[in-house]
Amino acid sequence: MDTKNAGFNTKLIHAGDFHDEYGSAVTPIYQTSTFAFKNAQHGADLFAGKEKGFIYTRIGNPTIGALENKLAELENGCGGIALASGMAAVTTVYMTFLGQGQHIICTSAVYGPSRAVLESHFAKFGVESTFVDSSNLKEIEDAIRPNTKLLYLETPANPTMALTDIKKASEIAHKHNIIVVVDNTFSSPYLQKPLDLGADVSLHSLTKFINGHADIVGGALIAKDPEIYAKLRKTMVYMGGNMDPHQAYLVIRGVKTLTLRIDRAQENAMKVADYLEKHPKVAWVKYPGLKSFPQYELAKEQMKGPGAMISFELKGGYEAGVTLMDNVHLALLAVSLGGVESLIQHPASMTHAGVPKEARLQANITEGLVRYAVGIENVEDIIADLDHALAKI
Ligand code: LCS
Repeated sequence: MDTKNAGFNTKLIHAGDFHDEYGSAVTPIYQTSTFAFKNAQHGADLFAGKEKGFIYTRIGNPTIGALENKLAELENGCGGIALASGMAAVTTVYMTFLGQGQHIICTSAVYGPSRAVLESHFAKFGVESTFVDSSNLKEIEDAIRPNTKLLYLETPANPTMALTDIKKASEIAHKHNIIVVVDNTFSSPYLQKPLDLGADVSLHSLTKFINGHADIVGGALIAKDPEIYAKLRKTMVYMGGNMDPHQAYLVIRGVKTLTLRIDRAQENAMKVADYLEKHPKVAWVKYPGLKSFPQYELAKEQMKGPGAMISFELKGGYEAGVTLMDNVHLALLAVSLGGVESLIQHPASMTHAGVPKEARLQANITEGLVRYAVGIENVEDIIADLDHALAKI
């Protein structure tokens, strides 16, 4: 079915999907590493790009292609690339747009490894990085150098929830021919469409809301422009960060319920954030749906909804955080997010432990910061669980 002009939910179900000669209701899994050519000429034509078809699964595969086409339609891109993990997507972006002596400007509070890999591996190859509070557009502008090639934004940022104005940041970058990539993992294509706001590439850890069931690791890139898409695809094929067909099948299955899951989790998150904000042991809560959120207006402007991620600081700091985490029973004490189950974690000792303390504090990742990924359980149970654990502090 042609879903180009269909609504978002219709795209979730049907975009990219195909049915085999048996009329299978869902896209089949092509669990094969390679594809036989009909004859020598066919093989040569496929390699020369004269004929469309499949050669080898690292280069392309029907099941993976179905997912890629679905994701591209969901974000209004020209093409999608599925990868083995979110980090494979991140490093594919860095490998594609950065080279020796070139410079990247990156949101300071990004997912820990997205920053750490620049400071370790890419620095080793002569890539220069500047980390800025990209919520403040002036910091972006001031960091631009003649050799700046890439602006890498994460909004909302993991774990501070700070937002960056994608439209305005893209306008600044494009004046200097700088490519703009947005990590859209926290919002998913349902709540935010970076390409429509001016970014060149939207990036996802599919592990999170898009797959939604905490049973695979995966990543994706969606490009607006065919030239950028072709460059990213070439890096993926050469570096080998490709997805596996079975993994793609699971993501195709999971993404179909994206809006149902997010609507429910978001409804819960709003109530949990309200509850936390009123709790005497909580110093502050960062949730884009709260009126107290510093960028409440920007959230309403560029996001369809505030999502299901909450960050909060306990008055008792690090110790209180440890007590809280050791006393929750419904929420799993686990990293990751975007699944149907509620998860709680402590960024300073877990997801962002790889970022030096000074840099963490500079990025507002305080020692007592707790991150809560709200699931789709009954909200009364989520709040009762937190209430019980907070009472132990
Ligand atoms: N981008 C964001 C915003 C993320 O949160 C993560 C993983 C990644 C990229 C990397 O994706 P992966 O390779 O894991 O699929 N975030 C995690 C987190 O907050 N806890 O554990 C993983």
